[in-house]
Amino acid sequence: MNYQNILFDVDNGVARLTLNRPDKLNSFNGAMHGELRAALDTVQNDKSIRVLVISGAGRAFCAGQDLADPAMAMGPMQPDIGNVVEQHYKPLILGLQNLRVPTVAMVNGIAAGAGASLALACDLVIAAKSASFLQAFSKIGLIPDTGGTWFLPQRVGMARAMGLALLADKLPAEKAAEWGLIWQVVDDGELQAHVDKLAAQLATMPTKALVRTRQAMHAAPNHTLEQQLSMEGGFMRELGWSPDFAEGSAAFMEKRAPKFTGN
Ligand code: T3D
Repeated sequence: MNYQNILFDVDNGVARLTLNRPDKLNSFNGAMHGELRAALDTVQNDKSIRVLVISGAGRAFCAGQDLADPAMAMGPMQPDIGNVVEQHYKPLILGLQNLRVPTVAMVNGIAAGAGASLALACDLVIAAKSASFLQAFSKIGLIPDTGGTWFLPQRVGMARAMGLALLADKLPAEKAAEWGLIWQVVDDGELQAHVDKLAAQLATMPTKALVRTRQAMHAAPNHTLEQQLSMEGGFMRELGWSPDFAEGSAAFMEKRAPKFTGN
């Protein structure tokens, strides 16, 4: 596909997806959503890919929905933005949650609105020290969508989630890490190298086990302990028959580094 709104490349098992509308702070428009779908399909189908890294071009990660996009434009007909959520944002987040590889958000600058939710939908969020997270929605009369109302209270607890969502104050990256919203903060100048190293590491790990871990973690809040133990048992049974488990356990016994294939 000839991408106009994102950059996408694959190298050594690492897929890099960069939101690429820097003059509009990488806000989402309809065309970008189409390209995101195509890129996620590629990641899902190309078995050489072992990890996906999402970032933004220029000074921002993503400013959420492009408020000038015709789908949002106020005219004689009120826009049905619920429809935009159903058509674009819901499949985007579910696509990430169901992806067959781990995902990393490299938050290089502000992540606002659905842009913040996009970052939070990734398995690991690494932010530059100068980055921030903004639940911009209440400023324009909307609610945190794109999974915001799901991710926020789970990560930071109800009190902080409510404060962030209702007041829409910018949360600096360091505080986001302190609160448990994201995994790590690194100096701006070190972000790219740090994430490259992390992605290279993830690309050599047992992919299926990482993804089953994500699924089990996300299922837990809706399960009883007994249901969760059963889910863990099912995943352990499946992984116990996997080539990567055979390799991992053999490598341990033979005191050598494992060579996982993602199978
Ligand atoms: O469609 C649906 O289904 C609804 C879904 C909604 C999901 C959502 O994401 S709703 C939330 C939408 N996002 C926002 O409300 C954030 C709007 N942006 C901002 O509040 C600020 O831009 C930032 C705090 C993110 C950054 O501020 P600052 O001062 O660093 O930059 P700026 O000057 O405001 O923005 C730079 C340019 O980007 C500017 O364009 P210009 O004037 O230079 O031509 C600005 O208009 C543009 N821009 C920034 N965000 C958006 C945007 N253009 C369109 N849509 C944006 N969201």
